[in-house]
Amino acid sequence: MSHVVTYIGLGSNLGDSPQILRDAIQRLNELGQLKVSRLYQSPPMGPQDQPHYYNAVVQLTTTLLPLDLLDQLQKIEQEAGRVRLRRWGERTLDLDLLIYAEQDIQNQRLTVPHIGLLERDFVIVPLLDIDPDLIVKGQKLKDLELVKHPSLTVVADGNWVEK
Ligand code: A4P
Ligand code: MG
Repeated sequence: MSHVVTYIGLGSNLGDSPQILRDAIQRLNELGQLKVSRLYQSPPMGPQDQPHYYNAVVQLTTTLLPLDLLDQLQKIEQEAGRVRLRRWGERTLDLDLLIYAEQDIQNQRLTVPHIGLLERDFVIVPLLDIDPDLIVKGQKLKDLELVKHPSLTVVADGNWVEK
């Protein structure tokens, strides 16, 4: 079994979001080796009549295959009592598989790298916490324009979660 480096985006804007993200990270910790970004708050992308989001990213080094990893992510979302009311709308927990090694994946259940990755500062800025030299789709993330004027704020540094 070979280990692969993956990145997972976490978002929540319903319920006790920081605690929901901490609990999710405890569960992700069972799937492999973790590195965790800082914790951020960001204004909603999509409908504006919803609360701000809490966002973070983890790097997970795992032996799980992509679809098995997706199954686990969806299980953790369900355990968090996930509610999702509308597209780009409020939810208790969203776990997105952002990156799976260097792989390009296109199938019925998965698009990896995640489709909106390069347009979302609430994904890119926490990714850069973990790997400042990360390249996605040939693009050095730290050189992206939206990194210079991010709309998100740091609410906790590296030590916000116990693994
Ligand atoms: N799927 C395909 N590719 C992937 C992937 N790479 N990772 C499929 C995870 N799932 C993937 O997921 C629907 C289906 O996508 C899954 O069944 C899986 O097979 P979903 O979580 O129900 O919906 P979604 O794709 O997350 O869609 P939605 O509602 O369009 O939301 P987004 O695009 O994830 O955005 N604003 C801020 N500031 N911060 C946020 O975190 N999040 C959203 C949600 C909106 N605005 C936000 C934030
Ligand atoms: Mg999702």
